[in-house]
Formats: sequence, structure tokens, C-alpha cells
Amino acid sequence: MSNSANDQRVIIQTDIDFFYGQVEELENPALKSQPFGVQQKHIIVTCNYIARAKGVRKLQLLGDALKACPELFIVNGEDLARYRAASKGIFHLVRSLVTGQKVERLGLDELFIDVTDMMEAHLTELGWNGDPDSTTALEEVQTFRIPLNGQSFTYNPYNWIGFKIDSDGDRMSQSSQSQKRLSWQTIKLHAASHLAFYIRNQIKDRLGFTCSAGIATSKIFAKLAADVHKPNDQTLLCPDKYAAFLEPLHIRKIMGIGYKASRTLCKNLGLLKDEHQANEDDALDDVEEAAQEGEAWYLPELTVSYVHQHCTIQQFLKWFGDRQGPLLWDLIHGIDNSQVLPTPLIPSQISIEDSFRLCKTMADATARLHDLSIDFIQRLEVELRVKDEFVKYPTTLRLTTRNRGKNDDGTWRDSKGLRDTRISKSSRMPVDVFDISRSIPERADALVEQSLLPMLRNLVKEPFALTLLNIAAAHLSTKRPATSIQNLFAKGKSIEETSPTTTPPLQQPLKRKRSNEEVDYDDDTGFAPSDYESMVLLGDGDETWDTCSICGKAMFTWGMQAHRLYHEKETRNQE
Ligand code: DCP
Ligand code: MG
Ligand code: MG
Repeated sequence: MSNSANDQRVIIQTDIDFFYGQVEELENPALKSQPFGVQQKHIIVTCNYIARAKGVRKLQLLGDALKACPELFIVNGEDLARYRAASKGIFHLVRSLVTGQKVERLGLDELFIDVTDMMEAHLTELGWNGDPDSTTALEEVQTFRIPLNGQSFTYNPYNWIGFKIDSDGDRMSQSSQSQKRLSWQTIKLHAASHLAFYIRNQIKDRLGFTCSAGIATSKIFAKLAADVHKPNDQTLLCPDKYAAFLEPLHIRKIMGIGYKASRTLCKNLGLLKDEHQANEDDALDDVEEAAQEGEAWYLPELTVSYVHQHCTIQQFLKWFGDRQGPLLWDLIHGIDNSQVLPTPLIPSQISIEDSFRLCKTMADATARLHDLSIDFIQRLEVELRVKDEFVKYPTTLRLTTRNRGKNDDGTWRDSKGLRDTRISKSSRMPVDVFDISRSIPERADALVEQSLLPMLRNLVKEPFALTLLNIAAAHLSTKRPATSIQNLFAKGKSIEETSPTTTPPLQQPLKRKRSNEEVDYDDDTGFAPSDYESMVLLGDGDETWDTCSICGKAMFTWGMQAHRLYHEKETRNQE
């Protein structure tokens, strides 16, 4: 049916069960026996499976969750630091189990693991000659060695672990049924199911988390498979079943088909309900709005088979363009050649963002920057700090805003959409951010006052209509920046006198749903291509400069406040 069906790769996808909830349970085991949910803003972002059995859903409004389950215990999940630390621990562990380190993080609780090389090395040990179509008869007990840690496990190559979905249906592993000959492809997938089980057990035994896993020959099918038997189980999805498996699925289930693409399809196929037509431009990228809307417009009929029957490739090209159209068309047809892109242990850029319906005033923007900065510094700590020191120091700070466009008459457009504009400013990262002797809120305050607010004032003038703020850290160095900006300016030096650097070209921020969902690791080549249409990024040398009205010195805007303090102090000393 598709390239995926002929793909010789073996990919395991893991997804931690009620991830934030398990982090909470590990800290407070008493939670285990009762229904509980993790709250952020007005949303239950996740809940344990006891609560799910009582009708509570992920991403449900708190009020609705309590209606479904009045005895629901609520845990505050606003502080993401522990979730990020747990996520990093799981990633490091899994990465240490597989050769080639082909492990990609997706969100905080998912991993794609390309184990093709491991499986092929194992098959070769068993006597495989490299021909994918050949068959063999094997002993019922074989040994799989984990090359990196020297451990091994024995397994039956005629059997799988967990569930297997193929043309014979969806069924659990059965007691050994010896067959005379077996295709090597089948042995490979069976062995991979045992490896997936081993990885899941390691995650459970060493870190305490249960997860589900999917095994298939491409990323989309591995992810779909992981979702079939949740929680704490695994599914091997065989290529002969891909086409039939995909047909009845709602297109939103397919990784890579997002909110906007689904909505575009609905609209063009005339499926959007009247009450949702009005908001057709809305980029519903805030989870709160999504939960409120209940994704009601996702009409059940928008299945893969419906799209197969009603759409042509020409329409896809027209609706989604030459770049995205063919990619989406492939996905709808189960073709996914995308590679597992290994996530580096230390990210090369870290960015965090919040999107909202509207922010019109500096006061509101300042408050949002404060919240975001706390999150940002926590994130730097999780990713870059080992014990009492940072192992890498990002040297560039970037602030990005997204602004609503204006109508012809000068009023703000009343909907968010793709045509909204992103603009960015970069400056040197203030070293105070790394001063672990100060609390995170203190450092966040300093970051906002000294760096982010001056940058924001430079980017937008009131009245404005912001829908997003993004703070990014880039250009990591192993050298700790020498001087705190307070000290720097107390000595009356401007930045360029002390440590001149050039600003490397800006990279495009990845699109993400909201601040607490993203974990974006970027390889050294930079961010993935963005699908924002009207991105305005300022290139090299976009630091904002100001001239001091007292001494006339030119310096980066972000240092101006500290510089003024220096003058104030000097004046006081003279008095
Ligand atoms: N999350 C979030 N906001 C979102 C999506 C997810 O805060 N829009 C958080 C809460 C989840 C975690 O990310 O605990 C992982 O997301 P999953 O979709 O994998 O959900 P869970 O792991 O909670 O549950 P499941 O057992 O269904 O995987
Ligand atoms: Mg999960
Ligand atoms: Mg997940």
C-alpha cells in the first residue's frame, strides 16, 4: 500500500502513562488509590486512569471534570520543573540502552527509538543473510544481547509480547506455536516487541514509570500503535494491516495533521458546522480555548477513508500548497519516510512561549513576561545545570512577539491567523540568569527588567495586540560569561568594550502549542523549518541600541536600566 509497508526499519515509540500524574504519584504514593487530576490554569491537563474510568478526560475544564467525578482530587501542575527533570531522566536512560543513540524526544513524555541497526545485528547473529524476503526455522529460545550495557534476555522468536495487530486481528501474545518456517521480517518485529518490553521494564524498574509502546516500521504507525492498548501495554502493528488500520481513524489521530490542516479540510469539504465557520481563521493554539471548544468541530466523519473518497492530490496542492500538500497527502496514505532524528543530550537552543487571545498593554505583557521568565530559567536549569553549575551557557537571548494584523481601517483584526506577524529581537544573555545564589523569581525579575522589557518596548509600541510571547536562549558556550551586568555597568563599561561578539543569524522558532507543552531540541543546524507564512525575523546585528542621555555612551538597550542605576548611585555618592 505504501512506502511504510515496505519499509525495513523498526521503530519503537514510547509514551508515558498519565505522565504528570505519575510524576506526582511517585512523590506522593498515597495518590495511587484515588482518582486525581493535574490542574493548570482552569484545565485538568491529565488525570490518572482511576479518574478516567469515572469519566474525567485529559485537557478537560476543571468544572466539567468535577461534574464527572465530584471526588476528584486535584494536584497543582503549574510548576513544570519536576516534569521536565523526569522527562530528561527517561530520555537519558533509554538513550543508554540502544546502539546508535537514535532516540528522538517528542513532547515531554514520548520517545521514538530507531532500533533497526540493533535488530539487524541480532538477526545477522541468528544467521540472516540480509534478504528481507527469506525465511528460516529457528529454535524456540533465542538470546537478545543489549550491546551497550551487556545485559541480555531470552525470548521466543515465534511469539511476540503484548498485542499484535496484523491481518489476523488484534490479539495478545499466545503460548508458543512453533511453525516450521518464519519470515525474517516477522522475526525482526517479534524480537523488537521483546526489546520494547525490555525498555519498558527498564523505565519502570529504574525510574518507576509505566508506559505504553508501539512497534512498527515508520514513526506514524509506531505512534498510532502505542495508542491502541493504554496504559502499560504495547502493540506491534504489522505492515500488512497498515491500510485497514488507517481507514477508520479520524485524521487528527495522525501525527503531522494538526488543527489547521484539519480545519482547512473541514472547511473545503463543507463539513464545518455553521457556528464554527465564523471563527475559521482562529488559530486555536491555547489549550484553554481548545478545551472550552471541546474540539466540537472535529466532525466524526472526517476519517482517513472519507478524505480518500472525497479528495484528490490536486485539491491538496491547492489547499495546502506545493510544499505541505504532498506531505499531508502522503500522511493520509500512510506514507511516512521521516527519520528518527536523534535528540542531542544538551539542546542547542531552548525556547519557551505562551500564546493567548490578546494582550494589549505593557502592564499585561510585563506580567506575562515575568511568568514566562520563571519558566524559562527553570528550563535552563533542568537542561543545562548539573549539580551546582551550568555545563553550558547560552550567550544569546531572543524575544519574539506575534502581533495581530490590522484591518484597512487601522483597527486590529479580530481573529488570530497565519498572517499574524512574528518579530524578534536578540541581545546578549545577561549572566545574572546563571547566578544560582539568587532565587529563580529574583533572576526572572532581573531578566524582565533589564533585558526583556527594553527589547519588548523596542519591538512594539502601545497600543498593540500581542497574541504570543517567546523567549529563547541560543548559541551555547562552555565558558561562563565573565561579569554580571550590574557589575559591568557599575564600572561604567559598555558591552562592546568588554566582550565583543557578533550575533549569529537568528533561527526560526518552532511552532508549539503553549509554553508547557514544548520540549524542542534542535540539532546544530538550527530549528526545523517553520510553517509561519509571514515571519519577520531580523537578521544579524539586530540588538537594540540606546544612547545614555547622561553620559552619551551607546550600549545595548537591555543594559540601559543597569547603566542608569550606576549613574544614580554615582550621583548619590557625590551628594
Ligand atoms: N500536556 C499538557 N498539555 C497538553 C498536552 C499534554 O500539559 N496540551 C502534558 C500533560 C501530560 C503530558 O503532557 O501528562 C503528556 O501528554 P500525553 O498526551 O501523553 O498525556 P498523558 O501522558 O498524561 O496520558 P496518557 O496516558 O494518555 O499518555
Ligand atoms: Mg503520555
Ligand atoms: Mg504523550
